Amino acid sequence: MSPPVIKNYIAGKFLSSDKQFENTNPVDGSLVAMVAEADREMVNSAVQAGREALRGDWGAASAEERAALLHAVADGIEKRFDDFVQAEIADTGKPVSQARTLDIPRGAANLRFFANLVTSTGTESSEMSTADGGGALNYSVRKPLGVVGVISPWNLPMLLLTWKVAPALASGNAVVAKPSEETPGSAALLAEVMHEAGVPAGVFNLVHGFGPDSAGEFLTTHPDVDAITFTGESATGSAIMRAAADNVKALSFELGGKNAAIVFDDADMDAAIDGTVRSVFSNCGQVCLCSERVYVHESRFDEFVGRLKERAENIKIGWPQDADTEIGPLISKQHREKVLSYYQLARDEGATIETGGGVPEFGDDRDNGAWIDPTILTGLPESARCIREEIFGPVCHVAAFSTDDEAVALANDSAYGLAAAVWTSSLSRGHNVARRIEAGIVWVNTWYLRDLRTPFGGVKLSGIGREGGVHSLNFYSEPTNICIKL
Ligand code: NAD
Ligand code: 6OD
Repeated sequence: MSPPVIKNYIAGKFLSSDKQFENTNPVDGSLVAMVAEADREMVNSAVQAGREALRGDWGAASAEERAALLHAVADGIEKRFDDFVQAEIADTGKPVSQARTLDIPRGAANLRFFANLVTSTGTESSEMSTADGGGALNYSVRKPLGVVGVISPWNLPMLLLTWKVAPALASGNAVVAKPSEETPGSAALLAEVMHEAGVPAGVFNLVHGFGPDSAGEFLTTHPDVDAITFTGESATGSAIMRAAADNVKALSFELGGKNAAIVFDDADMDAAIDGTVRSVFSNCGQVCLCSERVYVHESRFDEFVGRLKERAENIKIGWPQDADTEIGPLISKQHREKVLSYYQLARDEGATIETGGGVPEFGDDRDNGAWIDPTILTGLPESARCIREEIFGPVCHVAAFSTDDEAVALANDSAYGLAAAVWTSSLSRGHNVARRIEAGIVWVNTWYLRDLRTPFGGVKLSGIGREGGVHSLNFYSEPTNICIKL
């Protein structure tokens, strides 16, 4: 039997193409589907379809009408919840418990959140007095940017795609989305749900493919795309910035991280260990917010490393469909080669491998997959590449510090600045340290706790701009100020 073909969705039509690539399951290397790659002409048609939609009814739709459609799409996701969960698992191998509680619910929640936000958020106004003794009233109205290119990665495919698509559509734009070549499945289902929900043709378009010389590049260099919103590696962000420069496109970038966790001597150690196990190993370490550098007060260092090691060795690595599986494989064998090269580099740089450092053996089909050991390193100098470069796997390095100032300096000694976690029982210490950390998001006594109204994004190599709540509306719409002389 030939494998299913995942199609592009352009101008309301599901389109295949002659050029196709394989979509494989990292659990056992099996073929999930063939994916129809969009060529330059197809990307062009998608952009044109978006432009047409903006000229038509979509361009005239009210915020309430757009919000109603987004709620209908969320309903559609919830109706096909299990299909989405299975598509996400087939592409990534992530545990069913995570797909059911995080990835897919957040997909629907993103749509509902921005539908509600756009119908409940006002705009600014400023009254002024004028030299003639009268006055004037300024107020702003929001207008969509136009055609927005959304480029997303493979680690949280549905969550991160909808995190951008929802505010873009809520704000009245047309979207051309390109999911990662590794994870086209849930995006293709989203296109089906958009179609079934009655989203007008051209408002949401989906193109599949890679980055350079493929759909990603065709989209970022397209002269009629008004903005690019991108989540992915920092190096890809630079390439997209260069590609988008000629047309001076608006850009929003959520990029890589090399996030620090700081555990103070007064921390609730049970909570700090639980939180660090989550922040290092969740999604097999493939969350941009994961802690890869853990700094622990010297008085608790040995205790912390011993307990973290014990927990890491007891993480349930298993089949994604098993309810008690905690972590699955990496996204691909290619990514595993990269992570394993860092495990080797850590040895070469003089690390002690406290646990892990290799590949688990199962004696079944999983030996053809992309599985890897949860790994804890100690003993590296701060100059080591393993401390400075994002690895994006289930691995952290743990080092000791002695003073609060030293902890802050260590956390900030990075080219990245996405997120940090601080563990302390003193709220004032937590606040003061968080305030000094160079990162877009700092969690105190928790990790990856999300309120969708809050600003989300990074500093330094970790990104440009903030999304979330009104910050998203500010990116996905242009305010026009209207000044009325009274
Ligand atoms: P990636 O940069 O390799 O790919 C991301 C997307 O960009 C994919 O769709 C890919 O096809 C596309 N792409 C690649 N090269 C391109 C080019 N030249 N032009 C246009 N598109 C191109 O990232 P990835 O490996 O899929 O994801 C992992 C990375 O994403 C990690 O660095 C991680 O930290 C980062 N990430 C950041 C956040 C955040 O919110 N800051 C969230 C998730 C992931
Ligand atoms: O939760 C979110 O909104 C978000 N953007 C998460 C990013 C996770 C990175 O892997």
